[in-house]
Amino acid sequence: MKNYFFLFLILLFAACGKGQHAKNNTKSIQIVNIPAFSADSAYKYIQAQVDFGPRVPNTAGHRDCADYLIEKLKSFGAEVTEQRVDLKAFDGTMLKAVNIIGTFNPQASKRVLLFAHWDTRPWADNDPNPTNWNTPVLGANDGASGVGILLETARQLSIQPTEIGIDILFFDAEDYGQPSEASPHIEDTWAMGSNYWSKHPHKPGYRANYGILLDMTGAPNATFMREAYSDYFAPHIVNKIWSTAESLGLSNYFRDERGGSILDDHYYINVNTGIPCADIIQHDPTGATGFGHYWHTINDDMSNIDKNTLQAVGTTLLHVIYNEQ
Ligand code: AHN
Ligand code: ZN
Repeated sequence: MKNYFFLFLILLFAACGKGQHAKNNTKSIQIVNIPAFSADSAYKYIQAQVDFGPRVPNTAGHRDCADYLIEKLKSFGAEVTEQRVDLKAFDGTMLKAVNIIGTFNPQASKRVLLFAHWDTRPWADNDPNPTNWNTPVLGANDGASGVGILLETARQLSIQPTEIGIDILFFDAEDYGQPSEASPHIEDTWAMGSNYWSKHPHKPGYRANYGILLDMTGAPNATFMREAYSDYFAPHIVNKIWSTAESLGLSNYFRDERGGSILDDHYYINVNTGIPCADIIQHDPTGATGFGHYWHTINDDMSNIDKNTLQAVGTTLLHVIYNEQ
């Protein structure tokens, strides 16, 4: 009996030792090559969107920009799904919305979802000059910056594919929300494209391990705090992103501080799908709104786009996704 017990112990140690060894071995030989993010390229993709003018649903600029985004994702080898749906806005307008999905490595079961909204706000209702309150926003930062970084990410995926699957989602009708001072308040008027997708994913039963939202990720000297819904639903993803940025010396952009809670595209995905999602969104404590001074004004143009910020966000994002095995 005693002998068997010792034999058992020896076998147990041998098994553990072997497992450890194999694990260490795999770790040490996995040298991850992370491609270099090009801020110049991302900047061009932002400029290209802005050149269509405002991308307000039901307008020519919106239609032409959708065609451009679809074409771009296809050119990078993504499997592209156009999710077209009529969504009723708070003011009764039927929006011809299109969520654009670019799938890389469709058969992989481990997946990361990267997303941004591509539409722009129909009204610059935060402009200091009331005569501009009905002018549509150009949305260089509020919309195009996140999409531009994700298009550059897609280009990198076409050159150096990841082992995991990546889904790039461009959501529509994020920015058609009811003005905050309007009454009575109507629920769920923002982020309508992502809200719809979270209940009707482009593939039935769609799953991703986690998601990252980019919103207003191009302004000069932008600071990104730990947004509160992200910290509630996806603290491990916030940690992953912020610690990656820290290891790259980018803590001047990614501040390890608690931010406010922002009703953004990630909210509905967190709530309705259970996929943990984090929002990288500019927080500007010096502005009255908490966002940049340009936010929902006629000044959200290319002057608010800084290649250093694009580089910081893009590099961090590539490190996060290429480090996944
Ligand atoms: C609200 O203002 C309710 N949410 C901010 C989400 C947003 C608007 N992101 C860009 N534009
Ligand atoms: Zn907006």
